[in-house]
Amino acid sequence: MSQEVKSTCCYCGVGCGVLIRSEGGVIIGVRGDPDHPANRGRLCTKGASLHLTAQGHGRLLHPAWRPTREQPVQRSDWATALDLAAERFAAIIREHGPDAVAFYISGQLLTEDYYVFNKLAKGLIGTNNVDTNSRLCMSSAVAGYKQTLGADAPPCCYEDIAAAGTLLIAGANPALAHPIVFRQIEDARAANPAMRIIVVDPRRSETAAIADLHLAIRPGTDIALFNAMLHVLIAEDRIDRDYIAAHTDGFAPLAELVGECTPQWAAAICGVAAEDIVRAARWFAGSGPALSLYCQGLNQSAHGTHNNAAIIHLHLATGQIGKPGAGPFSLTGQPNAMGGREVGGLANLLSAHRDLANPAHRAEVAALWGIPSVPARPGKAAVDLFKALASGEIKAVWIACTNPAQSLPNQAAVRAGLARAEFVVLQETFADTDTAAYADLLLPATGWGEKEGTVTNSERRITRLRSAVPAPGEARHDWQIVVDFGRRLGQKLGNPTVDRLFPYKTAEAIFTEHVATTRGRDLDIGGLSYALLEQRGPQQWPFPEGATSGRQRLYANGRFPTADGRARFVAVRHQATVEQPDAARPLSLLSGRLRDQWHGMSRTGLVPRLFNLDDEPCLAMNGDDMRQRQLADGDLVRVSGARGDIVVRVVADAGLAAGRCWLPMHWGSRFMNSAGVNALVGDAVDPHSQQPELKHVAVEVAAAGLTYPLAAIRRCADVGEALRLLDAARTLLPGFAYASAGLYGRASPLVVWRAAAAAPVGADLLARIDDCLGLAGDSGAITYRDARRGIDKKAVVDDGRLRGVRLAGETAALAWLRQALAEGELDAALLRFALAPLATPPVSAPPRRIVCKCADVSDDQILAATAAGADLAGLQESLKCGTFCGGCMPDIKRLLSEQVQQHPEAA
Ligand SMILES: Nc1nc2c(c(=O)[nH]1)N[C@H]1C(S)=C(S)[C@@H](COP(=O)(O)OP(=O)(O)OC[C@H]3O[C@@H](n4cnc5c(=O)[nH]c(N)nc54)[C@H](O)[C@@H]3O)O[C@H]1N2
Ligand SMILES: Nc1nc2c(c(=O)[nH]1)N[C@H]1C(S)=C(S)[C@@H](COP(=O)(O)OP(=O)(O)OC[C@H]3O[C@@H](n4cnc5c(=O)[nH]c(N)nc54)[C@H](O)[C@@H]3O)O[C@H]1N2
Ligand code: SF4
Ligand SMILES: [Mo]
Repeated sequence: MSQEVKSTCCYCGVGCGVLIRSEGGVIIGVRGDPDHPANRGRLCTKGASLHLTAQGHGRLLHPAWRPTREQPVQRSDWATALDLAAERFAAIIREHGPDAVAFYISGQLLTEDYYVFNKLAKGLIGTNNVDTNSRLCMSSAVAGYKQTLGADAPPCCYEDIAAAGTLLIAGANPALAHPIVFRQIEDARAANPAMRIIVVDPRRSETAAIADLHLAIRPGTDIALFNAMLHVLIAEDRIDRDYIAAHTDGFAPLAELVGECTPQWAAAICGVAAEDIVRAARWFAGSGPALSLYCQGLNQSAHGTHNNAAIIHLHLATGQIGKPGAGPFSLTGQPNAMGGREVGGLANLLSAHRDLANPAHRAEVAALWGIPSVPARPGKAAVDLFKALASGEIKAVWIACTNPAQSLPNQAAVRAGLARAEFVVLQETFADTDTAAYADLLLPATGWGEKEGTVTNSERRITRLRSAVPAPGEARHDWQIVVDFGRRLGQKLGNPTVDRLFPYKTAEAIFTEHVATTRGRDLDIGGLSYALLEQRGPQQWPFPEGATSGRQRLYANGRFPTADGRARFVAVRHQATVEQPDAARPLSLLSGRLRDQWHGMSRTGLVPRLFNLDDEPCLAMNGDDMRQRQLADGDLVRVSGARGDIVVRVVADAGLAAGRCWLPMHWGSRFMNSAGVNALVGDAVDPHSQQPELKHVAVEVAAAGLTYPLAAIRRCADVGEALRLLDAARTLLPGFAYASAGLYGRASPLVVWRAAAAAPVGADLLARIDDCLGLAGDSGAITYRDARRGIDKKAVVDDGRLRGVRLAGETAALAWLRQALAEGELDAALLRFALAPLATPPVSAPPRRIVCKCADVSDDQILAATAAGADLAGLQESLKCGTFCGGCMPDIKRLLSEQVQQHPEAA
């Protein structure tokens, strides 16, 4: 008997509700929760394929340790592993003090997990060295909200999207990064064609496609733009002077400062037309409620806090806040970055939005925890934390639910820090992320579908997650690991109160304690409990005791959580990016997300279909910049910056102006032969938020000169086989100047491996490639060799079906062969043709057009299904086409009507 439980999607901060279907302790399916207010049953491609990431592949199933870094991991058990960890931490703390240890955790942990980590560091050990990957993500948003509105609280809700007259989307690409929010934007636009959408992004992103006005500003120039918009609002008297007088402070100095920020001035800095800046300002103030949506394009900057303040100013100056359809809405990246902020899980924060710098707040937290004091000295934020590992100031680090050996900037320095650290603990769901290579101790955590607890999404809504299946192997819940470790460490440190500090037997007990810390605070959830969340569903905060519902919108009464109740304007000025393009490195490199991958791919990298849009890390670049460098689409290029270089494939992108290029952040050392984009990005940080400037680095791009391409594609019987072979293909990544490995999938899952060398490679290496991918031997093989040109191609056929191909020296037919293999159709005559010297795809290659990009469904499939009698609902049910973004519905309907015209009897 299968059963369904309520949970959430564990990817982005939209926080969609899901129903997880399981049978016999195995997750067999997922669907959107029709009752969840965030998504009302919808899911994007990542959410809809979650069950495929939870089939046990690649999991870390028992504690393991490494006697030395050079040795492979050895199996351990919980008692031994946690005693070892407690021993090492206690010894370091005794000898060097509490600040010699640190915790680096994650916005993907649940609130309960986060709470106990924070208490462990600040309450038991006495160090504020607990920071998280939210430092790379939301900390400028936190600092921006606090500087202006007084507290870290997005004042808006998703319903505001439908009510907005103008949407200002700045430095965010919700079409890919918050897809269900983007569906709401599309719905709002459809319902209100008069709605104005402004997109501020140096790139013509997928989101910019929906814009009425796209301001393709020069990277890092958002403050100049927003200040100039404010200049126009003031000059044209479009501000709300009454609101400013009644509810804000600091307007006069800012108004004076922006007096100089004319549209012409900003146009020169931003590289956009002055009239467009004027138009944006007029739309912002003159089309009904104005809602801003923003994310990493503003946050990941060395002036990210002021980017945030500058956009918030537009709302304060026009009174566009605290009412339906209006307000500055920071989109949260990770599923529970909000929850982490609520429990104070950053090196400068304390529980329930309290500040470490505030002695009264410290005393309150100490009293709540029943301890004499919490440490006053701020802990180290992420970038500094890893620098302190490299310098030896911090000696032991406990990493949970994040992969710093990929996601932090300046990877060479980060990896040096991890290598230098005396003791590295990694608490992970998966066995071999890039960080695992540096861990002395690996602790298996439960993951999506297994955990229980709460998360808070972008609109301050708390959802309770229930576990659908038991923990795999010996994995434990994150909070359980922390509590068990805390008790052991407390004993080793001779702390008599440790059992009082960590009394929890359930996640609910932790939640109840967290609730108590929030009473009287801006985020008061004194009225919430697991039982209430169970009965009444997800709730927004604040939700104080006695309340009957959470608050949809904040600041409706114009009172702000500052000392005097007034919001603040901050005198923010334009600043350039830390690295300026120059003659040696003339290009601005941006980085960000693709629709179907999540960060370091530990989960999405298990699903073949999620590689179908992009199965290789590609640099997107302006066509003229490519021509100047004599680069053609698909060439391998060396991208070099001040800290090193990486080799990737280049593709022309008309959405990038000259001087700009873009790389996805997803590929690290597990899927390619370098650390990826963060080998290039520098670690300069914002002075207020300590958030690094991940979005910008100056680079040069040149042909890599790798004239000898190699590739192998292997069709697999099932995903299990594909993942085994992918691991084998990974062993072939080092040693090449370029190499990548990934999956692909339609009817059959494939492993796709690519590489390139400067000169022909030897037969022994080709044999090793064939071996790794299960293409060894000559039986059933068709080969083509041209020794003079160094070309060596091979196809292996089993029972008349192509198993795979390995190409060396020339790979022109690769994309065509990949499609044919994925669909399992291949005519032997066509194959010979593909292996032959010309190697251009035969003209008779099956014409196949992907109609639904979300569900990856082709016209062939739709026609076959309709020929078999399917109607629109039937197609949506069986193929899932047209059920995600809906963009393909006109095409599907056209195919259906064509079918009906051709075969009226089938209608
Ligand atoms: N598919 C997918 N979705 C995700 C994630 C994922 O890994 N995959 N991760 C989640 C997380 S943790 C986060 S934080 C969010 C991130 O969500 P977003 O911030 O929306 O996504 P990014 O692609 O990082 O960057 C957004 C845009 O910022 C632009 N940009 C770069 N520099 C500048 C600048 O100087 N000014 C302006 N105005 N724009 C600039 C980029 O061109 C890019 O289009 O996505 C979440 N959703
Ligand atoms: N250049 C550049 N760099 C960036 C960015 C960028 O735009 N450009 N974006 C930055 C941003 S916004 C972010 S948020 C970071 C993200 O960077 P990371 O935090 O490094 O990203 P993930 O790959 O999501 O890492 C989460 C890890 O936790 C594991 N995990 C999953 N569930 C659980 C669980 O329940 N318990 C435990 N213990 N482990 C679990 C996963 O397997 C995964 O390895 O990257 C940042 N880095
Ligand atoms: S929009 Fe975000 S939360 Fe919703 S299904 Fe997609 S990734 Fe998951
Ligand atoms: Mo993020």
